[in-house]
Amino acid sequence: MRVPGDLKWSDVTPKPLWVNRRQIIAGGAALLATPALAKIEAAKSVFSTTDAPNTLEEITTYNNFYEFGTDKGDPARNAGALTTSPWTVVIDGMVDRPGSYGLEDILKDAPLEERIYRFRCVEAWAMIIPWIGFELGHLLNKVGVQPGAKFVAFETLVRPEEMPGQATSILEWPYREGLRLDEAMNPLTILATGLYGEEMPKQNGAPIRLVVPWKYGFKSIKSIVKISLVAEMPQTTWNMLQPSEYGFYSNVNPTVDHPRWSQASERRVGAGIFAGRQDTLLFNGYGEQVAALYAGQDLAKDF
Ligand SMILES: Nc1nc2c(c(=O)[nH]1)N[C@H]1C(S)=C(S)[C@@H](COP(=O)(O)O)O[C@H]1N2
Ligand SMILES: [Mo]
Repeated sequence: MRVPGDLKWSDVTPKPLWVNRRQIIAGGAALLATPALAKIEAAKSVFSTTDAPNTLEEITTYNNFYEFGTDKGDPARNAGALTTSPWTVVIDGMVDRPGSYGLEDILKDAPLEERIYRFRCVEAWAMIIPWIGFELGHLLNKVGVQPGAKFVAFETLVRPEEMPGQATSILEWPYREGLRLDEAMNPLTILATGLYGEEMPKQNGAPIRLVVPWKYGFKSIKSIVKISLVAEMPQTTWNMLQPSEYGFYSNVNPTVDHPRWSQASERRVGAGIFAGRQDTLLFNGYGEQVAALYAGQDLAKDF
């Protein structure tokens, strides 16, 4: 866990804020009044890991984004055709202000930060990714969550003309994910709009995707077009496909194996063949922040 005051890579890299400010300013001239320095200060997230990030090359060429194919290289090869502007996100269900929100509206007063997170895929590989994003809770508070809401459901864009994987039925489209409301409101849960000092590469889920660092990577749904506040646990893509292998919670847990492989250790992408595997940490190392969410739950049952 990073402590405020120790200078890191992120402290000397103000560019992401400029890039994102440019996007925001394009959406509303009033924001020109916001001093750039204040934004840069806000970027030093105390939630960043001190682990060295993977390279931009690794982060953008080794992807899972089945809308563009199942091979790790397919998203980088095929996502270029995706149109990400204009972009709207429908926010509906149990909210005070439902609607179809333009990305500019969503970003207008969003406190963007750079968050360097550990990211652990269910396939037992891991990366360190310097995201740029803001807390999902900020958006949920803005639209006003009603008391009956207990879960948040997310959907990815369906556009087979631009997403060749959607011509196949490898998964049921749209890609769907969900969180319990307290998980969604946890400060670690972010909506990311960029990484590594640039706006979000298309293969990583442009223009806006979820990042939930204590859960397996598949919970971090990409290219979101719909967010629904609901009373019941929503259906999720991987759980629908194979419920015995992918639970709703999908918390990173070295003691609960996938039925077909161990989750006790992981391979750091790009680490080289002599680096060896690393032990996987409960909640991907974020237990201090999130373990209390699951007090009293049997994590082997609620996997
Ligand atoms: N819409 C959508 N979101 C998705 C996926 C997908 O296939 N489609 N794959 C998930 C999986 S399995 C992982 S590991 C992460 C990968 O994110 P990255 O490519 O940015 O590292 O995206 C997740 N989000
Ligand atoms: Mo994954």
